[in-house]
Amino acid sequence: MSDNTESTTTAGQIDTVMHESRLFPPIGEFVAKARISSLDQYQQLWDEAKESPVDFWAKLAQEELHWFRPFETPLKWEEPHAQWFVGGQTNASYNCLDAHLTTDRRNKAAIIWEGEPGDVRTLTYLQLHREVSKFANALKELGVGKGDVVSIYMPMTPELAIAMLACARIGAVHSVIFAGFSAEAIADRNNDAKAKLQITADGGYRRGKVLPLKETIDAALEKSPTVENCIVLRRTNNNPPMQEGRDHWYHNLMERASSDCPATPLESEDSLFILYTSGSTGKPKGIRHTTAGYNLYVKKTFEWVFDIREEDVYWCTADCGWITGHSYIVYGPLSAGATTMMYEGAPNFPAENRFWELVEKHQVNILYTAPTAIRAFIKWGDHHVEKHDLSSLRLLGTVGEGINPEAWMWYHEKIGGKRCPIVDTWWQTETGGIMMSPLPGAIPTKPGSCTKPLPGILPSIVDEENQPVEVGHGGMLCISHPWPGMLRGIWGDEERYKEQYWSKVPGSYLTGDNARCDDDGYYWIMGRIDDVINVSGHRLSTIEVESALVSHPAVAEAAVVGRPDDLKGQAIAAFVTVTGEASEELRQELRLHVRKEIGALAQPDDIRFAAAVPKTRSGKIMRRLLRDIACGKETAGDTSTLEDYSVLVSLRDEEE
Ligand code: 7RM
Repeated sequence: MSDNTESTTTAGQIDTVMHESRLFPPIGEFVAKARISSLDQYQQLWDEAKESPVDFWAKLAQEELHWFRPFETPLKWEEPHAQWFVGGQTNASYNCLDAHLTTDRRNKAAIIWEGEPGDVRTLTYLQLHREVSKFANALKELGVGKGDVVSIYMPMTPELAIAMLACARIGAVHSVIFAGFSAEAIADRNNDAKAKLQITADGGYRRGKVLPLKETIDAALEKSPTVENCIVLRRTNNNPPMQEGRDHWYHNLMERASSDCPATPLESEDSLFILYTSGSTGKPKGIRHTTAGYNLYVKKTFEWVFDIREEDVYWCTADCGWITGHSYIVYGPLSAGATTMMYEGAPNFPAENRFWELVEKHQVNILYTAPTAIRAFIKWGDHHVEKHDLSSLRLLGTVGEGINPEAWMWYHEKIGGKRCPIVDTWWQTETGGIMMSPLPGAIPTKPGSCTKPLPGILPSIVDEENQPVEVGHGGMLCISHPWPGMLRGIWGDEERYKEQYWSKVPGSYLTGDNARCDDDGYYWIMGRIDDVINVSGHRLSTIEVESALVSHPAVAEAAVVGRPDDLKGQAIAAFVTVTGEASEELRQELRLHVRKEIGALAQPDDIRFAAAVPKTRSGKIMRRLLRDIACGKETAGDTSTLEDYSVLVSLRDEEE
């Protein structure tokens, strides 16, 4: 049982009830070859960066990016506005492509792609450069130029990456919208961004079916008056209607486009892209990232965290519609000259072993995926994994949510064969790239912890009075010095940018997450600030209760929220997906299990069995909606990011 149940809580601090003491030191083979190969070396680098973050990043920027014109001022910081590498000119498409053409990487695979039906294409750096250059010319032909916003709604095909890089090449600003969003959601985003051109496909494959993307776009464009032209990639041959004058086939434009398109020199702070993310209150916000700082940040963090080697096949299973796809499928890996793999379809098509088949077939060395996927694999059963030879893997990563220690152990044992380090990477759309993560050759890992900040990143944890919390206690996670990958604003909403990220804690970026730091300086993310549950004055984090539930063998997934309670202030409501049969006995057993694992205080008051928990389309549990259900309220706010609305309906109907 936890001793924290008896401790008195200081204002705004969050109690921890988790006892995770397993420690996994870096693995020998890793240490031998790693760029950063000891805790000391990491610490030295981190200390050096802390001493002078601006000099640290300035030196890296000079070394790592191509400069058409060198920068003069490494950082102009007028809170809350940062400008990095001012006066310099570079181009992200150049750094991802042209920079490699004069090296041995010229004919190296840049992208290995597999479609859901099993079709495979490989594009070398030279070939990718050619495709991007041609498509950039096609965009120009349709009147797209520097500063214009291009909306991209495409399946996970190489052309999605080509479209992004082509925009970057000519200084157009891309806004990628995940190819599962509705016409309404696309129109909202197109109008907010004043998109000038749309790129889409006739369709995409998902679970054996054709997603009629062009149909959705036709409906969206009826309500997107700023969009003048629409480019359509032929992928599924489902012959959508083409609107004369507005719609253009990708292949027709490419046929006549010249492959000569030098990258436009862009100012460091020219916008590279906007990416919409759902705010917890509803209206999606367009997170704006710029050219040089973002490019440097994703390149370096990719190299540090994944310790990439020239011969590696690296696979990030995210969709390019999310920041993870932008930073760690496209811009990070390609700037670093890596081979990045893309897969179009679902993890369970044609069967639940698809990922492992892909790993074996393409001899994937580094796999980066989400805890929600890992929990699904566990639920689907080990036999899907055991059929395959996964010995090519040498490093595993996770992103998107905290990983429950039991899921971490499964990933470590079943996928990593106990020989692969796991990098649990904490970051946000707003941060541009990874902020905290183990460096696999240097930092011993603890299941459930994202371990330590990367060099140049200075986190702090404060309570509601902005006072630093004691070691071991949870509070609001802030970043106290600007970093090159940080967001530069919310598109068209300066007030919201200031208010949301910079108003609460003076001088610091407010992440919106809670965290605690343990005696070894390891960080444990405790979930969103809004998700904290206050039971009798003890503030608890959802992930800890969820992890206790998931550690029971009958539980596949758990989502925990607070609901009002007359006596305790809040009571704990848990939504649980089980692997077998749900029963009253199991409910009792789970209550006792949590009590035994983390203490009486954290024992759920309600346990509801659910077929699935509602998630965002990128796989995060939507606790906001569950809160409403737990209190019996109507759901309010934006649900456009919700994966499966029927999950909500069935949860509502679910009776205890
Ligand atoms: C990359 C991404 C950001 C939010 C973030 C956290 C949560 C992400 C982790 C995590 C615990 C992690 N961008 N989150 N990674 N929580 N451990 N390793 O996911 O903008 O879509 O979401 O996701 O709450 O604030 S995001």
